[in-house]
Amino acid sequence: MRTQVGIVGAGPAGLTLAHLLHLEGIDSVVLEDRSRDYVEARIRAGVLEQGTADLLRDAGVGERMQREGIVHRGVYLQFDGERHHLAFDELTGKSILIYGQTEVVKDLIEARLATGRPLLFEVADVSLHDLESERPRIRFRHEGADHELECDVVAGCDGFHGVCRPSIPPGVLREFSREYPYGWLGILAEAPVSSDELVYAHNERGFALLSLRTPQLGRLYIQCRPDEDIAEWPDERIWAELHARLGLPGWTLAEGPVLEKGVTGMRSYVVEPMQYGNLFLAGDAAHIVPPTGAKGLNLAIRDVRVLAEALVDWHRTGSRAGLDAYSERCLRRVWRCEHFSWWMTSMLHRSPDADAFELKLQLSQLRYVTTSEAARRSLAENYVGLDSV
Ligand code: FAS
Ligand code: PHB
Repeated sequence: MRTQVGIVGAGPAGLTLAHLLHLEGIDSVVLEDRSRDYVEARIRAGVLEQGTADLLRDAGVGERMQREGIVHRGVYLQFDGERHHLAFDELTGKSILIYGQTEVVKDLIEARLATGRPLLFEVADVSLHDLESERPRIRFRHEGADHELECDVVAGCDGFHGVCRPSIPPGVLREFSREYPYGWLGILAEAPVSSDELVYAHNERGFALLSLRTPQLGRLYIQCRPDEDIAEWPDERIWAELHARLGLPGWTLAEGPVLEKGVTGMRSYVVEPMQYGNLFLAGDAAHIVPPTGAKGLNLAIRDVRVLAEALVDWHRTGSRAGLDAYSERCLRRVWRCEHFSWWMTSMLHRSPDADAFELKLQLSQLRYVTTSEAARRSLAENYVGLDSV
């Protein structure tokens, strides 16, 4: 088998890259180790930056997103018994779009299959070879047969636990990471959503987030121990904690059947550089952010926008300048999002060893970002996505 771009991973990064390249006449093969059903059902991100929504729309895969996505003008920050609205549209001229990652992935898979170009699910034993050569190769098993795919370049879009990053020889990469002493317990609940926009709540019991997928489908989270056993959290206990952390006088949190629940650990992680020879890492394969800033999915899409532009330039002009600068160009935005996600997380979560001093600092910071025009604008421009980085 032979292709111009071998793409490992059919998540948002891999699928978006394949589509952007197809629009420019560049061939690719997408290899995914899970089934289509599994990939489409995996509940993850919920917030699209306007830049992400614009890219998907301009690439011709945004029709359902525009029909079903919900525009939000801002978010609420809640602390000390008060709920404050930050109007992103007034502060930045931009809004955000509520449209689940599951739906983005479904739309991208549909678009890929419509092209008739290869998207192979349930591949196994993926391995990368000759990454420093002009003909890197990907070996894999599919439908009981061994295959070898010869490429011009390989895009590692296989997430944090994939095989591409570990295929880079020892000593090449520098890793930067931080594990947080807490995680998120998330539920998907069939209940009318009790707020017109997202609520990020700081509370002495721990952080809570009210989000949604549709007006009748809530997506809610509570801070928990990173090793929390979900079996110890019957629905009643989860709702009680959500009421305790999000409740305000005169406001009611509507409950409903819990359709899904799970615990996600939290880390910050970056690997530098994001490329080696003719392997280019994109999305979670190269970096992870705590979900508090709603950056993970959006950062993955930004990486592949940069990579697609560089590949198209190389394809058209033979110049590798864009490819050589790929990592440096992506890392500027990666680190900006890493800092913002760490900052939002540190401001809103209660560390197990937090003392009274830390609580006072958090409350002061929250009061500042909800009262100062400059501080509100800074949070808003990071949340909706900075164009300048
Ligand atoms: P992905 O992990 O989405 O996709 C990688 C793909 O590669 C997967 O389909 C995987 O099956 C496949 N793969 C892995 N190994 C392979 C191999 N050896 N061969 C072939 N294929 C392989 N972000 C937010 O913005 N907001 C959130 O609320 C949020 N919640 C999250 C909750 C969880 C539990 C997780 C894990 C992440 C969450 N994220 C969130 C971040 C998430 O949205 C990622 O940033 C986003 O999925 C990144 O997309 P990709 O880089 O495409 O990686
Ligand atoms: C979600 O809806 O899943 C979501 C929204 C905002 C976040 C994290 C997750 O910061």
